[in-house]
Amino acid sequence: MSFSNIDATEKKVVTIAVLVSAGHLMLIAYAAMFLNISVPTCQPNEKLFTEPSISKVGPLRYEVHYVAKMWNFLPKKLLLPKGSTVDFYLGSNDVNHGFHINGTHVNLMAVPGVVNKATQIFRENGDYPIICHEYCGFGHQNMNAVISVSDKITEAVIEDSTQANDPKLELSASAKSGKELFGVKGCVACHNVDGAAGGVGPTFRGLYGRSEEMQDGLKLTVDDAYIAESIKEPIKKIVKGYNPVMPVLPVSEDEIKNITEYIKTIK
Ligand code: HEC
Ligand SMILES: [Cu+2]
Repeated sequence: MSFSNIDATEKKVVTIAVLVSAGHLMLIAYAAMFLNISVPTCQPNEKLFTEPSISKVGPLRYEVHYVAKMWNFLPKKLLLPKGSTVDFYLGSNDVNHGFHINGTHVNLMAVPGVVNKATQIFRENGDYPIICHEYCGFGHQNMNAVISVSDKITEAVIEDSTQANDPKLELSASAKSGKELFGVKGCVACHNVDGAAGGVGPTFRGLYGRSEEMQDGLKLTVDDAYIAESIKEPIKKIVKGYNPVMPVLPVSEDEIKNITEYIKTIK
């Protein structure tokens, strides 16, 4: 059987179907090659990761692993040479988060147990903020990161501002992690470290070893056990002059230890 002995009407239908399909494929190719629109793909088989990382896979081409977690994106700051093409791999360490890179088409969901991917070319200099557009809990509004693109940058690099705030201070690994948790877990929303008055919660400056009075008149000295209790059961002892508004946050024993180590360094 050859194409010539098919019924004329059927031939017409087959020809139209082929042309329409070819048209669609050409539109997709056009969008991908000339309009710079990439179709985000879901790749549940991609190897899961919990730490941010970057690798160079070609000239001006990078793979960056982003981690979304309560309440932060890591890497917090990414520097890119102008003209870079980046494959974004996105995972979540806890709940669903949104991942939108302002000024681009990249708009993904960070879903625990799944790696999502999108590709973007950065043709213009500038700062591209990343925001979470999926309400993910108490510190949702603190979730942000930024990609800085410049023709002055020659090689992509992760510049993580959560760890580079205070270069003068040499922190132990544990205190360093505690410092990151202070931001990531949202403590920063109510506690400050510079001693300023008027915060929702007491300042962490000079907290360790401080003598305090509770609402019920109890006097105590802040130590490891009290800090751990304050985090695990905020309602149990209320510091005099403050409201009982501190939520119970998902903080593990190890994380509490690290936060305590960090608090000890804020004198
Ligand atoms: C919604 C605001 C809020 C958040 C978020 C918050 N706290 Fe608090 N925190 C408070 C308030 C208010 C108090 C004082 C009242 C009390 O004792 O519960 C307090 C008290 C404390 C105390 C005792 C302070 C003192 O002077 O005795 C510690 C320690 C503490 N918080 C640690 C944390 C840590 C660690 C986090 C992050 C994991 C955190 N808090 C997140 C509001 C908050
Ligand atoms: Cu979020």
